[in-house]
Amino acid sequence: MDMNIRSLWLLPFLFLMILALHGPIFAEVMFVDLTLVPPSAQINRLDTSFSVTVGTATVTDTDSTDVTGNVLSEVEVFFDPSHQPNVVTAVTFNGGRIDMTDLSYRLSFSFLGNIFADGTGIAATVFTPSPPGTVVGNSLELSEHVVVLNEGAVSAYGTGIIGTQFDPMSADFSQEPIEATMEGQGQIEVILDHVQNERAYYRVVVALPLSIDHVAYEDPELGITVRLGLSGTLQAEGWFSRCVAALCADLTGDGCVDAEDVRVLSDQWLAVGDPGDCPLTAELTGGECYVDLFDLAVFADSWLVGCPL
Ligand SMILES: [Ca+2]
Ligand SMILES: [Ca+2]
Repeated sequence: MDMNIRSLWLLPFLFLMILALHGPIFAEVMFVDLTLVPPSAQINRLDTSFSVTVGTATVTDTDSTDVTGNVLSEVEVFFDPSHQPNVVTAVTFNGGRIDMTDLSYRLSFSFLGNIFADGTGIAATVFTPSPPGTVVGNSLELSEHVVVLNEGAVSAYGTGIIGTQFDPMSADFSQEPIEATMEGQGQIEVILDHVQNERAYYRVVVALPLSIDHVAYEDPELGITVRLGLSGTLQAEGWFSRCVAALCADLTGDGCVDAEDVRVLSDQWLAVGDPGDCPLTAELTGGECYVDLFDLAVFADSWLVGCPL
């Protein structure tokens, strides 16, 4: 088991501090893998546009793309004593992968030619550059998060006087990612679904309305501007669970949370494991399989539960 000796000596002090603060509810940070729900007319089907301006003439074509994949997130939640999610205070997006179905556009400049463009293998990731992102009520500020198109490419070619300027032209997002900021507000909801045995299970729903207008290419001398547009709503759902029985913190299994259990927790302090099959018994909250201050706080909350007086 990994042990961080430098931080270990701090543990008793932290423990006493949390015990002293014992009483008020504390925020828990939950790791949630959010999966995009199947595309439908309103969600996870984005409108895209490819538009070329030459001089004063702008020609635009549109195509829709279905998005699938996931967004990794950390959600900070306060729970009340009946395990209801009282308030969500922060959310951080830190990865995952969103795949887009391929795109195709055709722009006609009449007798001056045509431009054809294809978007293939495009994938994106959602990030929070300065974590955590604030949440007020159920609303999150989209300006605190970015969508990065970091895989795939848009390539164009053409015919005629205008089209041959594009013969060929391509933007490879894996070489030059597009970082698109968002505006307005998204939604996040945490819902207590059910309590089973010692665990409460929660559903998280996130909706991110996107509106991206990106200048992909500009040649002021020739008066050419190429823009890519993307709009629509991403909706993703995920689950987390947390131990809600006081005896979750009984790591030795003798029915009492005492110094013996602190010893087990110290052995696992700052240890990391596979979240899919977490071997750490002291992983009491977070779902990220990492024993830290949040787990210690849950532990302190159960101090001396079940022990003889
Ligand atoms: Ca025990
Ligand atoms: Ca944890």
